[in-house]
Amino acid sequence: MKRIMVTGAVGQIGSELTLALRERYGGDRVVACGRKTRPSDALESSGPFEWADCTDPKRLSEVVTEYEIDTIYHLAAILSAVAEAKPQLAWDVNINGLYNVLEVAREHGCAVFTPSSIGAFGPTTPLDDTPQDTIQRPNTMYGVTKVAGELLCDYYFKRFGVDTRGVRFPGIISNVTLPGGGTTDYAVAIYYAAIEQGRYTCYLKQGTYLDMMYMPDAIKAAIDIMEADPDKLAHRNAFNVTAMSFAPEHIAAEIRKHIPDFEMDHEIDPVRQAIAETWPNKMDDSAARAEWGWEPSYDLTSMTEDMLKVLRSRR
Ligand code: AKB
Repeated sequence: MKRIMVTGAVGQIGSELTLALRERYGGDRVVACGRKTRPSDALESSGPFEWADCTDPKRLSEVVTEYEIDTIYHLAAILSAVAEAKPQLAWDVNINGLYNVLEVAREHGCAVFTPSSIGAFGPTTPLDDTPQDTIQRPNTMYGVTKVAGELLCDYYFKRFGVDTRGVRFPGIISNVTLPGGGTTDYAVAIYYAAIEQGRYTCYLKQGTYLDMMYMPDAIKAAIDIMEADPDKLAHRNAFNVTAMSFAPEHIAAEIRKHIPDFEMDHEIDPVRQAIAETWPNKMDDSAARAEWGWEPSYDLTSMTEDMLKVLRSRR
């Protein structure tokens, strides 16, 4: 039975993944770690919570020792748009933080899940049906840290036998905790705006296709890969995983099926538009499907139905 530590547990993915892990493995076996933001009541009442910053290796080691951790879900990271505004911070958190986690894992014999991202690709990557193994020359700090992170995880597996595993997440859409500072955040904000204002101003241009995924599928991916039979994993780290690919006008059209008067206009953010244009239109995730049975449950239609139902029920 696993004993798990989750870094970045108060963030967009962490806040929901931690609860799912607690449901699966038991509340007291999953330690949520945060750096600054107070945990929600649900997070605080369902299991242990510790303040631990991934840039502080001593603190990570203390938590791993105290709770006899054998698996680390390392979710603490700076997202793409913030990384472009604060590249030094992005390097520190995304690279030094990951290095600290891998070192603690090596010393204590832990397995490690680390999400990479569609941001690990760049302008010279084939943008359609982006293969699992392909050119990765990103031109953003986020991308640089994600590619380096993928390589570092591979290295720790090959050199030290640390059981590292991971996926390249697309934009994740959720209705619990808002994402902070990503390029794909519009696909979350648009649902809140549709419910609250009936209109949305999108910072990406029409025709900007990106891979996306609804949170329940992201949680499934993170759990399934860590439970996969290691003998079947030819790739281990950085599996392409996707559930849908769309451009802003497609999500707007889907919302209009439920809110016919919904309006969207565009005010382009040059930084996020430039980032999005270097990311895949649609990834090929056949390696994940073949090696550990990846299969998403939600598409744009079913996700939109669920997002609007959940957000409306909270009004
Ligand atoms: C971002 O937009 O930065 C993230 C990601 C796709 O990695 N959501």
